[in-house]
Amino acid sequence: MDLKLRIKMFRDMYTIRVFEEKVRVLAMQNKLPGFFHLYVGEEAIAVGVCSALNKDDYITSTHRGHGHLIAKGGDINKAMAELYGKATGYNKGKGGSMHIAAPELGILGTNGIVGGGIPIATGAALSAKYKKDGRVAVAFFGDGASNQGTFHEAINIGAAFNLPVIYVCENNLYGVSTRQTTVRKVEDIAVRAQAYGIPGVIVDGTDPDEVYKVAKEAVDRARRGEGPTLIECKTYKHHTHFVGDTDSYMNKEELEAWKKKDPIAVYPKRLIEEGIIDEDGINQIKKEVEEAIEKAIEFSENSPDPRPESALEDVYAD
Ligand SMILES: Cc1ncc(C[n+]2csc(CCOP(=O)(O)OP(=O)(O)O)c2C)c(N)n1
Ligand SMILES: [Mg+2]
Repeated sequence: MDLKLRIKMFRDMYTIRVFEEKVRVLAMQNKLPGFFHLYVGEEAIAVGVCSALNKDDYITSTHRGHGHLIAKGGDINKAMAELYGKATGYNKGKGGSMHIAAPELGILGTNGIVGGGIPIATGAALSAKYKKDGRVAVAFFGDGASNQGTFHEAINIGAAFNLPVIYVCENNLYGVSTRQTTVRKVEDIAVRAQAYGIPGVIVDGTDPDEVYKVAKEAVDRARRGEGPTLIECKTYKHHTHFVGDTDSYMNKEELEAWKKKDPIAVYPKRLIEEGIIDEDGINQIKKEVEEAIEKAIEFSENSPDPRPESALEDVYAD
């Protein structure tokens, strides 16, 4: 695998981590309006998958979507400003955390509706097949979402029509406070692929190299016209469901065990051991990322609020 790409994967994962940890603090200080679901601990999935995509490929995301946006090449100034509800944000401050879209980067939106992005990605893939433009679409979604009708209906169509779509399930074991194996009979979500006649693959969602590898295979397969793959990424989130939520349902020992696999700690050690970068190089990346996030906060705080009249702009109705 390309060495520069692996270093970039660390940079992108670290960008997501610092962005999210700052969002947590800013939200707790009531500086940001709305609810925030953080991607801390899950960074290797968005980064591994998006590293296997082209700029014009599509992704759909979830309520936990800042990481997908950044991994797909989203601008952190515009992303942060959107969370601040400012006019300089990706969607002029009207989308917020759960409805950021950047179609110019193929980002068809984070999504407050659990399972809502899965049919959208399938539709995008149908359009790519129809237009023969070579694009693929990725749907990111949670383990909870895999119990929604949208998951089953969309995968059935994606499979039946051999669409260029990759279904990426981020199995972090919980949907809000519900341990998902108490509301699902099968242990692994990947086995559900069998019911639709497509490959189902399980991967360690804390390892960006592994995620990239399986994503690349699935993307190549989709581009060859051989249809979808369901990728189940085993992962864990380090914080509560949303910022400010109770942690009473979190299992402390389980969390500590998963933190030992934290990609932000493990991956740079691997890159150093393999002689791809040295400690100074890693520290330099960290410094640059931290400065860039501080600048994004400054940019957002100095940005204007949307004009009240703008509430009626960019609105469509049939
Ligand atoms: C259709 C729908 N039902 C319920 C909710 C409320 N809700 C928000 S997040 C969530 C849990 C989602 O769990 P999962 O898909 O595993 O994603 P995770 O939060 O673990 O990343 C629920 C039930 C919603 N937003 N949309
Ligand atoms: Mg979950």
